[in-house]
Amino acid sequence: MMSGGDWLILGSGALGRLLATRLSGQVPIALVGRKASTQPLSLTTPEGETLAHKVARITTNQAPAQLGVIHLTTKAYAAEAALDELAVCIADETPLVLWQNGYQVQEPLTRRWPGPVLCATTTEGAYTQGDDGVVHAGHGHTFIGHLDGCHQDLAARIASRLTSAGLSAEPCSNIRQRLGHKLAINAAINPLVARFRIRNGQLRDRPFRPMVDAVIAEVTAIMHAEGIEAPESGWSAMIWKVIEGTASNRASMLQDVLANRPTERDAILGPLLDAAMRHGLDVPVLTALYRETPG
Ligand code: KPL
Repeated sequence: MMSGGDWLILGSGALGRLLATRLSGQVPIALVGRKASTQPLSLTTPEGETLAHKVARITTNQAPAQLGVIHLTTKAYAAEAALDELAVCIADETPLVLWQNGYQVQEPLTRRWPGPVLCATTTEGAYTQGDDGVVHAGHGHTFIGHLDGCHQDLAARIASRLTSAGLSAEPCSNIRQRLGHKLAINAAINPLVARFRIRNGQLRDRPFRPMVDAVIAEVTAIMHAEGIEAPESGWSAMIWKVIEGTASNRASMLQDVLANRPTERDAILGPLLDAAMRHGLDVPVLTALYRETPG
């Protein structure tokens, strides 16, 4: 039975399962998915060990009213509907952590959810395996913070729990900047690899390399206009480093395309195109990429 301090993970994709399996035994948790299940979840670690974890797997209407934290781990396009369905069952002021890629839901949910809303951005690599498994493909790092820089204590408490569970995390007073960095990475990699059905590392080769550079040039101009501080190494070096580090990955958008699922095109390219329009920037490469990427 869950009690008031429990964590609810809403969304049973790769990230939801990763959080659920890593956190099980550390904090009372439940994973909300489309179907309830009594099957344990299996976690395959980056070190190659596979372990079964007994996790409460419930549906929205089984969620208890009093919760410590909700981790929203659905894809960006499904986030608001999933939360609205849950909202009728739970206390208004429950803290929320948003784990979505892009920058589509962070601002509106921060403004409309009655409780504190933190945003998380992570480089943990994970993919689902069957109905009950998750492969933690590579260790990463997670930043957590409020868009306005407040609720640092809450962010620190959650980050510390995640770190104890083997998911290295830290509170962040400028999460908008971190989200901007991840958005730039996803914009430069995901639509191109999804369109050409290639692994991330193939972007280093012709004819793709100049396409990535062209996206980076437009994204850099948008980030500058938005006042998002560049990473220490610069935009281009940061993005090429991620391409190098994830060379053998099939990016999430490619996995969505291959599985005939909707993609996060609108969450990733939409906010960049909106920002370009607001600042009167001409972005032909991003505009064409948006048109050519399945939604
Ligand atoms: O975040 C990713 C994704 O696949 O969505 C990258 C960093 C591109 C790794 O594949």
